[in-house]
Amino acid sequence: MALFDVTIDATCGNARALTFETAHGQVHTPMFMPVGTHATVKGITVDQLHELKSQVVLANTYHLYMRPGVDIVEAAGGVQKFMNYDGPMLTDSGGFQLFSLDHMMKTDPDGVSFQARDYDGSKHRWTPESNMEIQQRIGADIAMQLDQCVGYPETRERVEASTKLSWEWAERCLAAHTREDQALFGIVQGGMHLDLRLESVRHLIEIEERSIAAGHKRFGGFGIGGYSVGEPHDVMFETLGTVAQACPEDRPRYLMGVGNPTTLVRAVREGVDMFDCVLPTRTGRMGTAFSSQGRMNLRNAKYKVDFTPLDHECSCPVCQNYTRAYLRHLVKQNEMLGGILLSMHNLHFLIDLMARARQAVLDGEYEAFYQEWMASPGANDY
Ligand code: PRF
Ligand code: ZN
Repeated sequence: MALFDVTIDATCGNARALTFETAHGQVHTPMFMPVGTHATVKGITVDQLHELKSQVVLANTYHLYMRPGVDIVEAAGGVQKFMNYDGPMLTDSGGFQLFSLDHMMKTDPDGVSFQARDYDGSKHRWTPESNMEIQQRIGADIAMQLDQCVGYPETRERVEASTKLSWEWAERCLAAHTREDQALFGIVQGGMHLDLRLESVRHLIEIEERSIAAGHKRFGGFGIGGYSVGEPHDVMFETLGTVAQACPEDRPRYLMGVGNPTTLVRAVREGVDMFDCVLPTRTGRMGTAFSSQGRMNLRNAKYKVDFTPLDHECSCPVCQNYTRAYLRHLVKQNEMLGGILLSMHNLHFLIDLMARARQAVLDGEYEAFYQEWMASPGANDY
């Protein structure tokens, strides 16, 4: 397979199982990507990531740009070499972080100016072109276009403006992106408005057609941004399926920043292939575990003398080796191993859920897998 070639291994209803090729190995979907914002999945070593069968690790352009800085990541030989990880990686463009971290930020048609208040207060300016240069120097296998994501609720006017700006920036990103061993994903925006979402997809496809006609690159895949920004849970599913299915069939579709187990199972059924979220590691550090029985708060006194595994149905290293009582003790004592072990279990939970979803698609049984998940105790636990 040539780099970034996509094989559709199977479909089942709208659910898909894809394989695509990166310079750091093949990727099989559906899949969940652990978040390693600062070039580290918090508390988890690279060996452990492999043990958890993690495929793609996500890092963030904004954070690496601020610290340690692009020069250092580039001098290390790229983000993979820097963090001693030899598997596929993806960088988010960082636009989303600027919008969500309350930066002193001003967007104009040409780019975005911001003050890094969560670092040293220094002032910066990004354009789609400079953001592409940064992501190409960081050197992950997949880069994301610079986009603008608005919150919820938001006026239609503002959603419209950000959607248009995002496709304009998509065109400039694609024109500026030249690195052959890196794929660039466009990002669909449009808030909760189906017409804006479909317009966004249509523009991305036209942009790509113009790029190909000019002898330039195509998009390696399609990010679906702008969901999970505060809207009620079911609102996303009013449009998600139509949006995902409007994206080209032969490219991966990546629902950005979504990591709730039930949402993943539902989104795969609508045609989504890739996910990332801080949820498994962040909630793990806070003492919460996903499980086949729903979420568990390990601070709860009921686990005090419970010498059984965290989740009886889980095959992860944590559930093979440690008891609920011990994990509760670690969490209560604020021992860092507690957060590490719960992060490992939670990552395994989502990675394995998506591996089972893939198998169900390959077996032509996704609907049964979906129904079984929705009827399980873990499903009602958003
Ligand atoms: N755009 C980018 N990254 C993102 C999002 C987005 O809309 C989201 C929205 N859930 C998460 N991460 N670039
Ligand atoms: Zn486990």
